[in-house]
Amino acid sequence: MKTDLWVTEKQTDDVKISFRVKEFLHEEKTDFQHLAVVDTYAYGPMLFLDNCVMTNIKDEFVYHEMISLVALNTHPNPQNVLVIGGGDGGVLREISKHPKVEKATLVEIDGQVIENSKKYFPEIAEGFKSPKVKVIVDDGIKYIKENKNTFDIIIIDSTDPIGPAAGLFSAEFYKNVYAALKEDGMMVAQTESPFLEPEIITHVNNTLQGIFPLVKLYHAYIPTYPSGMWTFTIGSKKYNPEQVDPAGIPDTNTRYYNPEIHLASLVLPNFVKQLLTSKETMNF
Ligand code: SPD
Repeated sequence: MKTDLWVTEKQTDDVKISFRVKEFLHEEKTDFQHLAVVDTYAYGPMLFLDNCVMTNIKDEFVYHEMISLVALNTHPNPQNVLVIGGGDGGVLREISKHPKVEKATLVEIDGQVIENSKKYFPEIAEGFKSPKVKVIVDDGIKYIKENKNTFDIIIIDSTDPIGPAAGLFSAEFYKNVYAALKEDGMMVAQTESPFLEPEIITHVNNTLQGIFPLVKLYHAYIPTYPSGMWTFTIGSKKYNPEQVDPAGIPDTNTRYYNPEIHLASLVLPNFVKQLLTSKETMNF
């Protein structure tokens, strides 16, 4: 018989999403955040950080493919990739499959995210096994300041802009990301929901517009994230993700991403386009 226990993410003051619990697998307070692993009937094992859904076995492929492959397949030679955050290993899995990637460095502030992901989410943490991968448990904000003109691509797979991730949405951080990229480098960050956090999208867009010559927003559909519609923002020194040759995109055995989705994800609904014309920024 199914339990009637539910785990709930409060997405805003007015919106919550609940999942029926099969089993509570793990809970701890790490040095940085509250971490929980809960097996659910609808989505299988789910990772929660500070009570927000980070990933789950059923829909994780959408987020991990989309945050990784739009930039990787735009840059003609993405040999050296840095991931900030991403301690579950899903982004590493996607980038280590890419034939042009030679080196992938992951800098995650919370080692417990890595350890619990290896234990409870082996399908997602698969990327940690690749010989291309180097893992550093440290503060990404500090690491980025210490590395200049080094990376082809930087992927910011952060939690929501509260707690340890707030600094990953600041102008100072993005300026350091720009400096850590090579002269034709690109960055991509997860930038939340246009329905529930439109101000974050506007803030990141306006901040990156002041730093990078080219800024592009794209979107994907992730059922377990607030509102389901999720965005990513690219800051690029040279290459435009709208100008890829679909025939040149390698097949990396994806389940969501393909050359048509690459281009379609950059086509924005009008209400999202309007977020990019507002002049507001926020303080992080
Ligand atoms: N509200 C959810 C935002 C989570 C973004 N990062 C998820 C990490 C998955 N690798």
